[in-house]
Amino acid sequence: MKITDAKVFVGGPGKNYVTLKIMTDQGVYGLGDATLNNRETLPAAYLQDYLIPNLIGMDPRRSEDIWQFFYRGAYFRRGPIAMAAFGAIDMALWDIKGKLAGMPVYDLLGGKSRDSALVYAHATGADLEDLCDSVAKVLERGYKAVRVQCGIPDMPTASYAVPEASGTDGDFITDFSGIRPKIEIWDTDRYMRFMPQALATVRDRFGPDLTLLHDVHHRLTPREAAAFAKEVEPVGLYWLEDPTPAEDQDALRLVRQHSTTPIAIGEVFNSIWDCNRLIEQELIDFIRVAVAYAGGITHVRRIVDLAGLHNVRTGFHGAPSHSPISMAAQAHLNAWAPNFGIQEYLVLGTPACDALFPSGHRMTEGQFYVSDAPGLGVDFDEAEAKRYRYQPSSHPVVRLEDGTIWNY
Ligand code: KDG
Ligand code: MG
Repeated sequence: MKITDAKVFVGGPGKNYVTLKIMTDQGVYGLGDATLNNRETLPAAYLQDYLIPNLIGMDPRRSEDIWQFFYRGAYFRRGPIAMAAFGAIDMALWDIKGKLAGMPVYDLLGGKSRDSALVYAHATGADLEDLCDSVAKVLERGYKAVRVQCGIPDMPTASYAVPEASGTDGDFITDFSGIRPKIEIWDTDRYMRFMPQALATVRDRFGPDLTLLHDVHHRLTPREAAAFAKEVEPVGLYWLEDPTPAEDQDALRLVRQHSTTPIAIGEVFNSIWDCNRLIEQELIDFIRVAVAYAGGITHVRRIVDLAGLHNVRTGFHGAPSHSPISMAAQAHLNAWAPNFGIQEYLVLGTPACDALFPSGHRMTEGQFYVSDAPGLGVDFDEAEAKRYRYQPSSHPVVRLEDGTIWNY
């Protein structure tokens, strides 16, 4: 069996999804997602210029060997661009494998460990009342778990993932449009004074059964993060996400020593080498890698297995930049992983997205039900894809009030 061709498409409704389609001499094709948010053309070029010419003629069933060939063969290992490109190939090969076997990918991984997977949505408000309205709307839609982000009084600009003005509904999505980044101004003291009370108010208002999460988005130093995690302990968060930028894997030790608030980290990691110490030293509770830019199913499965040895559960990244293809790949891992925790889920469900990526996956009452179709269980409509083209976009850049650059 041989790979005969592969094509890359960039575009989608409101997002630059990077979709890889691998064709074979047996008529079976596989789909992968190489979307690296706001840098989408780069994994697309890596695939087109370097990987696809090598892929043609390879046996698609040998997904492990193909993964190793590209990873070790690159010489300059890792990095989000390469790992997103390898990840898309890997997803597509698992899709082909499943279609050949007539089995959903979860069965190839070892079968289902659960019938459905708990997901969380986002609630966001320009102020606390606005946030509570947003939480209520998310709950009305059946979700049982919600990540809450809130505007900070007197903060010079809206901070991470919150609207400028109140009245925006619960589906607020950060505007990344344009090649020049928007500038956010950040003040840690205002955040530290306000956010613990805001979280406590949400807990009081919605009761103990709500699964509540919060994302600090890399803004604190280890000492500040330790103080924050300790202060919010009574709120009973399901997790506190990215309290510090985690390139410094030892930074989390201070947080751990001072607090029992569960910590989730890893959405910017792209390999097991970015999180092996965090996992082995049990400095985190949830690993947040994304199948899209952590090397696909083959590599993320290794991370999940390592995590399982150390009581670390999964909480895969599921921001709207992930296409339904990588969300499907994650859904199969979620169905199988013995150490599954929760899944961030925002992507499927818009008519335009469903038209581009038809699938039998479904979400109801805050639970994700993986499709039983062979392979990944999601398709790609090439005619529909012609409606979209690449639109430049950028993450905001954060400065302190004196102008110093900070972490987005
Ligand atoms: O590309 C950046 C986003 O994916 C990120 O800001 C979203 O932090 C995020 C989250 O937890 O979804
Ligand atoms: Mg996050």
